[in-house]
Amino acid sequence: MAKAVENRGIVATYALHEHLLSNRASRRLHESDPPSLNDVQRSALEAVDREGYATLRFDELVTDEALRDAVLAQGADFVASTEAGLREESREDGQGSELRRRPGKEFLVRAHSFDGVRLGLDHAWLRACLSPYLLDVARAYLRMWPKLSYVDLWYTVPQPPEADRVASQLWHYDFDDKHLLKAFLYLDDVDAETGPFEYVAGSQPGGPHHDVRPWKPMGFGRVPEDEVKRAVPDEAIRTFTAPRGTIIFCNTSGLHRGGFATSRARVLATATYCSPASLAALSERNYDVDPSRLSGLSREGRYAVS
Ligand SMILES: O=C(O)CCC(=O)C(=O)O
Repeated sequence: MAKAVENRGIVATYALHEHLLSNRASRRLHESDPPSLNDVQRSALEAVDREGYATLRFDELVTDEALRDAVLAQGADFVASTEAGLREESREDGQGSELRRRPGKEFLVRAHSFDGVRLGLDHAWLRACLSPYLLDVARAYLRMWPKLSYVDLWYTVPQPPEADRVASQLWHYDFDDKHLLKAFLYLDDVDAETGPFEYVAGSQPGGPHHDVRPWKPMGFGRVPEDEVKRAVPDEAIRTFTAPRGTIIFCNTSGLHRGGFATSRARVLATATYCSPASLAALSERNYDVDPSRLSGLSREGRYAVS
């Protein structure tokens, strides 16, 4: 009973921020200063508008080589420390591991998780997420100044092929916002056995397959596989096997799943852009910023981390 009342309160707060408060202000900011996109960004925007996702090469999107190299180096450091932690766990039977995993999602090791890490622009992936290369795509797609609610690197540990899919390995939609754009940057090649991200093209709000499970705040997002198979043609299910250096933008308020790696680990950098309403009502940011480490950041970049 108390939980139901609390949920109704959260949903009402979201609606208030979506229609009257935060998102209205953020849409005004966008309208007064829309980004000017280059051809690569524009085609990504058109694809996400049409299909709910876009895939592109990181080096086409981020033309700053030093920034790209810094992100790749950060990914390599994360892999090295994760693999050292996994080796330690296997020696010590899991005791004393520093690896960040969440209950129910033990297959996923995260660089930051929700530990309230303090970040600045010396964090290469954060710097990329707040650069015009990525942030302009997010604000153009959301038609408002977005908030950056989540920044992380993921190492998906392979598991036996006969294991059952759990958590985000199952079809679901994210229930914390309909104005969502996630970025997944593959830091290694991803094939069918490396837990590719999958998406039902057109399941984003306004898309032809959105009615399989229309988005609602705080909705229970899981959808059984047979229901997805019945409701959408096979061609609508996109499986993102792709080489290292591929970036996927996706509105994950549509149907998606991934991370069922069976042969090799999947390594990626990920970020979530959402509307201010979501952060006010439904989402928690997974990091904090150190203002002294943000010098040179644009106005929209500061807004995204505030
Ligand atoms: O790991 C994946 O590919 C799925 C990720 C996911 O479900 C999410 O970020 O919402």
